[in-house]
Amino acid sequence: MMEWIDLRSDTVTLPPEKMRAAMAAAELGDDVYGEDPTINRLQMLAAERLGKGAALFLPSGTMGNLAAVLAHCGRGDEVIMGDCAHTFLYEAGGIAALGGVHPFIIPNQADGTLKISDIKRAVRAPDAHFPTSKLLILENTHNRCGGVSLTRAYMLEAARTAREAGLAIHLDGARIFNAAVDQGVPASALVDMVDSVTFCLSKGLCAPVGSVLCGSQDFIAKAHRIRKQLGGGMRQAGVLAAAGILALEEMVDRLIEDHQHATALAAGLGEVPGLRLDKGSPKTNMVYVEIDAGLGLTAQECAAQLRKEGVLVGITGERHFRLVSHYWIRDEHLPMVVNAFKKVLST
Ligand code: TLP
Repeated sequence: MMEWIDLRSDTVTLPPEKMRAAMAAAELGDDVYGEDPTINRLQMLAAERLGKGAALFLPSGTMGNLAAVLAHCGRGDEVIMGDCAHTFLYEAGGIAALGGVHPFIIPNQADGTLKISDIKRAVRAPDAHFPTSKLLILENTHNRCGGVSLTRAYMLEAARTAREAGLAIHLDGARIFNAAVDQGVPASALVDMVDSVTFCLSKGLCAPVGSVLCGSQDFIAKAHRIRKQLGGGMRQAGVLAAAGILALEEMVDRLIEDHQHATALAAGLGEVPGLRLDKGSPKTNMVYVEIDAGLGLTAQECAAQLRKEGVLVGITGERHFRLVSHYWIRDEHLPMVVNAFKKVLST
């Protein structure tokens, strides 16, 4: 069987052996009764790591963001977020479909930020014609903006702006630990200014399933009920939480290796004729590249050829790819990926 070099996402990571062992040994109970000791331990650990009052384990980042928006907003309320936000692009419109929540979209800057002046302009005046502005969503690291991490200084400024306008702030921190490791700061220093934050265990941290929503105790009590409404109340899910605990305790610091691999991969890919790094790439564990229009090759065709070489990449546009490094990408894979691109683009 071919061993794939799978760079489509860090979501493809399988749990390492020691994680499987922790899962097998997990102490379990019924979490809908609040009786799963492993889930309770994960939630306490997550709240502590992010410096929040409480935390809630959920099946996915999408459900975490949705539960957060539903806890902050009612029907007809409005959420301000970027045009490249995951919640806007890739969450199936859940906030509108299930919550009647209206998105107000402003442009993301190349560095993943939203202009402070754009946030201010997006806030609605109190007028019966308008939706009610309730929430600002930020994303860190910012996936579609290249995996860039937003600084504490920016987060503070954006949060202050939102708060002055009476808005709450939710952070889609699916990869907040990548941002923290990138900047050499604790994750709590990137989230103390927001009201709620979702982070994912099943991306670079290698857990097979799960995300955690953190916030104040009152907020999490509300989100807990919403999780039940969404069908996300799980039973002996401590088997998953055990993976999450190991992820938080042992997989965070090593994320720096993924960032180093992305940098090395980008250096190699930047030398491949016909291939260009997207502006600003690489950042944290992501490399975004574009193939020259002159080659007359679509990303679909190119990805199909790369697959024959054992390399899987994510297609993000007509001629664009995203490559994401993660636990299972090793040093020796990097030249193999560069060579596969060279071969495919030269034929
Ligand atoms: N992102 C996935 C795809 O959905 C694009 C990926 O491969 O990167 N927030 C951010 C910033 C994300 O990148 C993702 C997943 C989520 C939320 C949703 O997490 P899940 O997949 O657990 O629902």
